[in-house]
Amino acid sequence: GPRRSGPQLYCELKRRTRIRTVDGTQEPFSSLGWARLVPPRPLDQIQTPQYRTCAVVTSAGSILNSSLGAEIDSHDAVLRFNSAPTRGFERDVGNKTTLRIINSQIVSRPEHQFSSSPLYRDVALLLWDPAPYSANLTAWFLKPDFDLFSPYVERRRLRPQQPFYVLHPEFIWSLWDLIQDHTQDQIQPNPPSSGFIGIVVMMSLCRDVSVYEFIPSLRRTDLCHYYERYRDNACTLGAYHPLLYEKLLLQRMNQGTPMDLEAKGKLTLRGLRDLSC
Ligand code: NCC
Repeated sequence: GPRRSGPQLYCELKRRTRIRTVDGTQEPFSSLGWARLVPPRPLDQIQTPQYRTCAVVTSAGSILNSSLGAEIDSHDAVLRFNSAPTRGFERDVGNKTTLRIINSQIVSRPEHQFSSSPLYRDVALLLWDPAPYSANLTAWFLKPDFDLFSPYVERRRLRPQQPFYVLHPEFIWSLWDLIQDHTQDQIQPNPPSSGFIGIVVMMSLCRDVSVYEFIPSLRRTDLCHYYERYRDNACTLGAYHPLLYEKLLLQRMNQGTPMDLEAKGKLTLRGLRDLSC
């Protein structure tokens, strides 16, 4: 696609993406009574007035030995991903968690112990699953990538007070369209990573967003996650997800300094709400 400048990209993002969750107004979810199952408050009103500063902490191995924990925790809200822990890593990643984005493997694969693990308690949860592009919701419901629907329903019944949302596939694919439209290459037809999805969600919920180790700092490493020994540079560059293109796009929107990027792996992004386009 055509190469746009930072300010144009912000306006594109604002115009083309609206956070959307499965709200029970569409089939098959309406017949299944989801309108009463989902949280009564829409995700974009989860915090009023909106969060001022937010941190997004990716799970990359390069955050090890960063000593970024205190800086991360100084934000009003902190977003983390999947099964990324804080315990034992506080110095580098902090210990505050306000929201967690989880993919459908987390709720369906037994090793994650979704129903009993404290990682998924006392935080707002945003769950997503890679539905096929423009598949209808019934086809997705019958054949999700990993079964997310029964664990979601069970959890809503057990913990109705916990803010817990399923991201709408159209929201996920609108992000893919946006990445493709601003990239010269043909990107793989797979959804964006949880990281990219989470950053856009936080740009909608917060006035300012600090993202840590999405673009790797000088600590860059092939260590996949800070909490595991597994090494694979596809974790950072992408294989299934169009991760490299997600990163190149957001780097063009960075409002922070090259210093912050190199030393902290920190991108500074503006929230979308107050943007005048
Ligand atoms: O690894 P994952 O992602 O949980 O990481 C969360 C987000 O952090 C960013 N990241 C991570 C590692 C790294 N070296 N560099 C990074 O930039 C990415 O933006 C990433 O999205 C996912 O996106 O949901 C993903 O989930 C894992 C896995 O399912 C979960 O961790 C649960 O075990 C996927 N791995 C596998 O399926 C094997 C991964 O592809 C994407």
